[in-house]
Amino acid sequence: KFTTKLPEKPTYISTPIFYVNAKPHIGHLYSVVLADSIKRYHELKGHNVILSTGTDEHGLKIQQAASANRKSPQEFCDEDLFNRANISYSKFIRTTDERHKEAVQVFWDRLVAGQYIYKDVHEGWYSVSDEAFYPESQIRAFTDPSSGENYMVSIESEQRVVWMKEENYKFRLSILRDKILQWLEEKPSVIVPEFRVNEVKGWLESGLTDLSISRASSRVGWGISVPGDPEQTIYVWLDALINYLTVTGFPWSNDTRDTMLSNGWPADLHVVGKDILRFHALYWPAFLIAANIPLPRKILAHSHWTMGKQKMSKSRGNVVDPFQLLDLYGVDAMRYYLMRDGGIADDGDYSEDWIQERYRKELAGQLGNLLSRCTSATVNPSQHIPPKPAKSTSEDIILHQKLIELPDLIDQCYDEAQFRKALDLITNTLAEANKYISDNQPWILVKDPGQAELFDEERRWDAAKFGKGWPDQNNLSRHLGTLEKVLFPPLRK
Ligand code: ME8
Repeated sequence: KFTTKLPEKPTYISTPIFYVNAKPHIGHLYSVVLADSIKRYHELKGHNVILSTGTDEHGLKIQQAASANRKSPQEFCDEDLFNRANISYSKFIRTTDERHKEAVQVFWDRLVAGQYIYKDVHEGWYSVSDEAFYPESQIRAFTDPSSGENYMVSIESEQRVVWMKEENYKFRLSILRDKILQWLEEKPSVIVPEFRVNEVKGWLESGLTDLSISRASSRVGWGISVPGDPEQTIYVWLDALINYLTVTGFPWSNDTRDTMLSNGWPADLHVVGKDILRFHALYWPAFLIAANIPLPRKILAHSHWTMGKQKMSKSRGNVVDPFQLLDLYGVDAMRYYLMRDGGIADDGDYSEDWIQERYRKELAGQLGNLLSRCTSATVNPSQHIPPKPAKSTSEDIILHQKLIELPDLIDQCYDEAQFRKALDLITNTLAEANKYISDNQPWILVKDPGQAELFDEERRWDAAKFGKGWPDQNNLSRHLGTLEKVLFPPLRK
């Protein structure tokens, strides 16, 4: 039908949902700032964007943390951190939400209807910390250096594994191997950075075994029951991944392609840490194929923050408290540092010295300095945005041309997830603009009586161009000058 209008598909970006078994740390903040930065970028382009985040509140790990603390684990709340860090999320989901439970059970029923689920006795090495079974080939013996205790650990995550045997429901993951491979072949840029695709293909080539997707409720009661079998609790990772559908209103009221699209699905981008790529690039597409739901359009797997080159993690205890840093350096400076020095392809090593370095040299030294130089009353007594000069020198033209080209270069960086490079380009341009100001010394130019006429002309040009749009044009420095002081006050330490 020619008259059918395509539904507007909002751009849908998600973060992982975070376990609530310990206080949030800077790695969590990183995933979310990254997603928020991409969201704001799309908004600048005029897109309608959904950003979802939330908390993963089920599973054995959370259950154990809750009983150890004798309280509900919901008290460790990432939402406070994200609000403090000015994250502009549009949906905050908790897996304990009633509507999520409904979505998970409907999804389960679809897997049953497609004959992807069967019951079997499952035994193997299980890591509570990773909430995953590992095959024999992926574990090794380990001796705890402090206690001398011997036990087995996962080679990949280095987390302790224990032998577990019980009757579970299993998902026919093995038969979906070729379909996942085909998806990766057809959409080579679905996983960013690109080299991670080979990692995923490597996992596929070593073969896929069926996946245990439930746990005995007597052992893991902290979760959503299998529909029609309360003796079994749905595996926390199946439950958690479905959050991405729950936030789009799944099960969609009338299950048509239009409702799905207008609610945001398929996701345009899942931002995840590299530690959970297996779940997002193998299990999630497999579950979706089985449930006959379109696959996400992109998965960005970022690297980790390390400290002294060791992964920063709750279980290792080498974590940095993000609240303290936000108080000390301010929200924007911390967000800037995370985007500037955080790793996409390679890990980023955390250093407070570098927060200070970036703050002093780039934020206060370049951006703040340029802002005050352009807006201060001594340099800009008319307090107007000057018009394009009638005559330009070759330096004017070069800098102006660079400014014109910058947005396209930044677009390219955002397309390729090269955020560090984008910020490099911006700071380099700020440095050039500062140099241009030092070279031209407007504080001397302004005293030249020949300039007075020019300022009058500026006023007329401003009024015509901006009308009432620009906030109080007659008082640039009041607005921007104070903004600069609020943004980048001198560091206390
Ligand atoms: O994995 N550096 O939750 P989680 C950078 N609930 N990012 C880090 C990091 C570090 N050192 N440590 C953690 C889970 N992260 C699941 C996800 S999604 C359906 C379920 C980031 O609380 C990284 O993105 O253990 C990681 O994947 C995320 O925090 C969640 O950590």
